[in-house]
Amino acid sequence: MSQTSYDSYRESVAGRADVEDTPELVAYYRELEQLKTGALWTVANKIEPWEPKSDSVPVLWRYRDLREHVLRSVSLVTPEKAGRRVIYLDNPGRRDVAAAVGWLYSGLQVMHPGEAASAHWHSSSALRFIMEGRGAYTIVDGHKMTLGANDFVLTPNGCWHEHGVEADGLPCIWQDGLDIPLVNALEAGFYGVHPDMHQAVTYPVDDSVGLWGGRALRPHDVKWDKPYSPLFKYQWEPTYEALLSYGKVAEGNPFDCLLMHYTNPKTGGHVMSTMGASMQMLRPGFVGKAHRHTGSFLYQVAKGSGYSIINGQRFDWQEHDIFCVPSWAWHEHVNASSTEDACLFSFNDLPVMEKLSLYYEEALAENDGHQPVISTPA
Ligand code: GTQ
Repeated sequence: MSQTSYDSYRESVAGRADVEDTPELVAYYRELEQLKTGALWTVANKIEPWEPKSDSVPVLWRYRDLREHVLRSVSLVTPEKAGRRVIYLDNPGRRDVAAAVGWLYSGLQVMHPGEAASAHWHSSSALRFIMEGRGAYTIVDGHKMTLGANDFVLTPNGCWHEHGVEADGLPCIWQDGLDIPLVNALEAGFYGVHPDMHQAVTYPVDDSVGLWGGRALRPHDVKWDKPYSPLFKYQWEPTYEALLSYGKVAEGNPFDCLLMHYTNPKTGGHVMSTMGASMQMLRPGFVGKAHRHTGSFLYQVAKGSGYSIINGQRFDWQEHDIFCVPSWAWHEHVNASSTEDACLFSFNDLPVMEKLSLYYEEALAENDGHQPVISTPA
């Protein structure tokens, strides 16, 4: 069926619930309610939408607005008291589940030199993208990692983890990304506190990078059968180099330009079971076309500046800004500079969408593939 005839078919509401209330029916519905039941035709159109309708709204969180507030929390609470000193991103459409978009949580965590947050584990998976500072580290199941700007780090579900900043470092801020809302929706949230508050570091520092960070090479003698990547840290420099190398031999695509996925070096698949992550480079002057797909996405600007149009709203972004693209929202990205590349880090729930066969995608056919801009938020 063509898009036009499909639209008119929809408008005719053929085959959809269309029952008008009568006093008799309303009385009947009340009786059903007493029995903890309901008539499907009263909710069918809502619970079976024609297409995904996200409750999340597109949001841009500007770092220049947030940074000062994040730093202020340092003088107000300690990591010991707060557990994790984090300002979370609260999507106005998802306040009930504390999600930044869809079923994904995100927050900005801040630590000062000499501070340490105690070890815990949970059944949610976590990731971090380092924004600023020096001397940050995280320990995951005894593997200690040093963290630099634009490094991407994993804390897969079930692993003990803790964070800190070395005494001779600088105040550090990073973005946390977790699947907390998803795990809660699935009613599978567990949480445990380490009996000793901190773990022993039982491997050489940054060993996962030494073992598994060799690009297309993998170590002969090391076994790995966990359902997540054995490489816990993806450093910025090799990531940026990979994008540059990719751009030398390929055009990229009309929506995302040069898009690369962080992968599990053992399988080539997503880094964790529930969340995937990517880095993309928009070439100088790149003007992307609009598409939409299922899956929720949180972007962080790793480099450069530009704008994205999301469901007709234009969001101008610069380095460290974070924005979300809800499931099935039209979106297109533009690099505002004609001389500098722009890089966008993003994480998503694609592993879930793909495993459940729920990934759908389409390009905007009209208007040469660009959305009319309806508004630009202040
Ligand atoms: O660092 O383990 O932003 O458990 C929220 C929940 C960070 C963490 C968050 C968490 C963490």
